[in-house]
Parts: sequence; C-alpha cells; structure tokens
Amino acid sequence: MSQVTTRTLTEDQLKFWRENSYVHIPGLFRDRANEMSNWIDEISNWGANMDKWMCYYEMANPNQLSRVENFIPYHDGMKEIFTGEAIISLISELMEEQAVLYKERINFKSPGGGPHAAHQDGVAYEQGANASFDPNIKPYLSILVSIDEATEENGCLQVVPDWRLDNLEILPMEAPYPDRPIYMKIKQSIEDDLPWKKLPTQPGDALIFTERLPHRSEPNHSDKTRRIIYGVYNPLSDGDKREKYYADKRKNPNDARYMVGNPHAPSN
Ligand SMILES: O=C(O)CCC(=O)C(=O)O
Repeated sequence: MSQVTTRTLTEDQLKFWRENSYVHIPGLFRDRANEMSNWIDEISNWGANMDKWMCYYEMANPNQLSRVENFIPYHDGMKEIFTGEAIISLISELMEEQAVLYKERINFKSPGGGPHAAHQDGVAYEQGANASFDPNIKPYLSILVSIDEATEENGCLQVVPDWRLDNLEILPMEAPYPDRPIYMKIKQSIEDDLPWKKLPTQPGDALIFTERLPHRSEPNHSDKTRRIIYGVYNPLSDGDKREKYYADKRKNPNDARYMVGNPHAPSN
C-alpha cells in the first residue's frame, strides 16, 4: 500500500472528518472557480454523445441537462484539476493511502431542477447487496466543488451529522416510484427521522465526504442554475476501475446501481 505523507488539513479538520465523514474546505478552489465555470459552459455545449462524455437529463424535462459524466478524458483543464497532485494528495491523505480518480460528474440543477433523493453512494458502488458496509473495504471518497453558490433555496447538499467514519450502517432503501422500480432511495420513514444538516457552499468551496455518508438535496427553487462538480476517488490498491465502470455503464445504462438517488434519465 502506498504511503501518503503530504499533510494539508489541520488537526481540527481531521477530527471533524473522523466524527462526521465529511469536511468542508472553504475557498479551496476560489482562484479557479471562474475558469471552471467557463469550462462547464464549454462542456455543456458539446451535445450528447454517450460513446464519449455522457449526458443525462431531468426526468421531468428531457430537454434540460441534469448531469455530464466522463468529461475528464476530453478536457485538459478539468483533467489537470481532478487528477492533479493537489487534489490527489488531499484525498489520499484522508483515505490514508494513494487514491485514483474513479469517475466524475457535473450536476446542473436548473431552476425547477429535481432533488437528489436521500442515499449513500456506497450502495451504488461495491456493496449494495450487504446489510452493512464491510469494515475491511476502504470507502471511496467524493470531492464536491461548488461552482455556483449552493444555498438552501437552490438545493445545496444535505448530510446526516455525527456520522462517524466507523459507522458501517446501510440504511434500508425503497423504490418510491411504482412506474420506475429501478430508482432507489433511503426509506422515507427512516429519512424523516434523520437530523439533516444543510451545507451551503460558495463558489470554489470544496466538501469531501465518504461513500457511507447519507446525503440528499432539494429541488432548485431559485431562478438560476446551481452547478457542482463531483470527483469520486477509490484506493489505488483496489485498481484503476474507471474504464470498466464506464464500459459497464454504457452497456447497461439502466442498471439499478446507476439510479440510486438520481433524478435524471439517460440521454439515449
Ligand atoms: O448535487 C446535488 O445536489 C446532490 C448530488 C448527489 O447526491 C449525487 O450526485 O450523488
């Protein structure tokens, strides 16, 4: 296992991480937020092409872009940021071993754009069939980079506080839409009892969280689009799984594991 020596977080941030499974790093990308915003404008004009980058649209509005995935291979600037030394060393520090980019997405939440139902990302990755996460498996980590201000009004991320790193619980799921049985979320009765915490972010802020942390977001009730980029990283000791992930997803885009918590439909 590779050793990671870079230390960029304070003791307080690391303590918070252990006790909550997320850490907010305000302004981490403040100097690059404008540039990334322009890049997102470029990417959103590429048009749908499921063989390369992958576009998804709002379930309630098939013309409204909801998400673009797998854009790193086609955009040098984004590649430099999301696979560059700064982000990899930060994620590796929290993972306690060398991390590698697994996948990435831009979530566009346009005015009226739908919620992301309550879920734990890890259910969709490796361990969906289990009743609890395997303590021997290192959780994948996501970094959220806020490009626009994310607010209570436009549907910022919400998490369950005090979810310790060693909390292995997988919360019971249900399929809320009888006509779309592959869309899964945390059971409503369980969700309603959880103490959700809203995490507003400013352009350039980063939030890192583990695949085990329950999270959700509400619809965008504002009149502006709210854009967030997510990079998801896995331990390199598990291998570089990116190519296989996207190949599988292209082959079977409607597999239930791609629909956990998602409000979007595949482009074609
Ligand atoms: O961007 C959001 O509002 C939440 C996204 C989310 O939960 C996800 O993509 O898994």
